[in-house]
Amino acid sequence: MSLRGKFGRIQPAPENFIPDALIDDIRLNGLDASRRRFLRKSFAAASAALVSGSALAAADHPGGEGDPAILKLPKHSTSLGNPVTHLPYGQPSKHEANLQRRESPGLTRRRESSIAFTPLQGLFGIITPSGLHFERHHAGWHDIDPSSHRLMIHGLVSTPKVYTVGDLMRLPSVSRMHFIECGANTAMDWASPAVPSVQYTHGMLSCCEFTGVPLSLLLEDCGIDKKNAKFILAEGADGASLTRTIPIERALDDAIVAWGMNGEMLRPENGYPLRLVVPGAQGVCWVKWLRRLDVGDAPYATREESTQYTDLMPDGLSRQYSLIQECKSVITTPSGGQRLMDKGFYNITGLAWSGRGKIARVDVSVDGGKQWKTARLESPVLPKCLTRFNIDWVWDGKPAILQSRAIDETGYVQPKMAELRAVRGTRSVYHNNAIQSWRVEAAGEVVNVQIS
Ligand SMILES: Nc1nc2c(c(=O)[nH]1)N[C@H]1C(S)=C(S)[C@@H](COP(=O)(O)O)O[C@H]1N2
Ligand SMILES: [Mo]
Repeated sequence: MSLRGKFGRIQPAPENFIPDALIDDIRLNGLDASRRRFLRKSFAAASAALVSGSALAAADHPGGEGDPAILKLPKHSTSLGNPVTHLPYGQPSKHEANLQRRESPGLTRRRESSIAFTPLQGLFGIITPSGLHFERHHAGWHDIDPSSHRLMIHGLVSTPKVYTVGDLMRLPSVSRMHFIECGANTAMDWASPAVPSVQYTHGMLSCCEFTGVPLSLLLEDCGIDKKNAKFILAEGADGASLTRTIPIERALDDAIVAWGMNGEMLRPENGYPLRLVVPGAQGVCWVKWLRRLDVGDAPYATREESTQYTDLMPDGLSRQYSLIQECKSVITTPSGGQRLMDKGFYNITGLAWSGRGKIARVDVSVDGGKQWKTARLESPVLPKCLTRFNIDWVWDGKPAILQSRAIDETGYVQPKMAELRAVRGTRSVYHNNAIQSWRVEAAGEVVNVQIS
């Protein structure tokens, strides 16, 4: 590239004014006052137009010594790095080792039942990295050999069929982003705040891009009896033989028999090689290690819909077959267990979702629900998918109570805890979608609180 600029003569590159020995010296020992002086003289001798470098300007800041982290070249800037990583499959930075799925100390870890929560407080945007997707197993997980795995579709169909994974992957596929939330998410907080952080209050929630064949296409392929088919039983290939009834409208709408998650095959713990994706429905319907779909004309009343995942109502009767996860939101930063180091500007950020469609609006309050301001929804805003919201906040250093309230495209407004209790009573375990409150103490600590 020509250096013949507006000065009408060839301008040497600025570093040509600096002796190589000094460059090496600065690389090794950083930029102290005398080296800085020399540099200034060298640059001045050239042309003012060539003097750039905000680091120098910052170093000149009156009274400031300058930040050594920017003034002193670190070792990695003066030495060769590694060739391509030796890992065939990349890993996060060692400095991010704290970002982990975690098990709640209050819950057991057994082959019969185990849960690991997604660290929502540490994630950006809306996609959950595959290795941080929450886990919920009723009888443990297996790494199933895809070549011996099969999916059978039978019942009210003209041609019952058995598919290999290869058969399915030859069919036309779709890729869609959806959240999955366990019906037991936020269950521990029904009565009073029980767990300290958003990882444990809301971390049975993840959101990924799922790839697979629309279930409607498979049902057509088997010749579904449209007149009589009303429900489908989905069964998993784990020791739990986990089974759930799916209404036919859901099955024919947007359900997917998925093999892909975030651009690669499902992880074993999330159902490899096949899982049912039922957008908007509670997690238990998303049967992992899917092996059987029975098309029927009545609900099946399996264990997971008669003794589990039911809601004991105030009148003493149990609500069965709760399917859709209602509109809900949570502030992920600042959130329980975090600490604000100083008053001043903060970006309040969080997630909102609805099993009924898109998020229409999220309001945020910093005074425990007296006043609300509308947050920014970040794109994309997709149906039955997490939506990221952000709002500016200047903390005055006084105690504050942070809340978010989501509204979905049906007009449904996320309820306060008291509003939810008025309908649901106090004996529920599942399906708590109440507004979450985080109290910021004067010292900056953020704690899980409940206000009516
Ligand atoms: N076969 C099978 N499918 C299953 C389960 C299971 O234990 N076995 N757990 C269910 C429950 S209760 C939930 S919340 C989700 C959890 O999915 P994940 O482990 O991928 O997060 O899977 C559902 N599908
Ligand atoms: Mo679940």
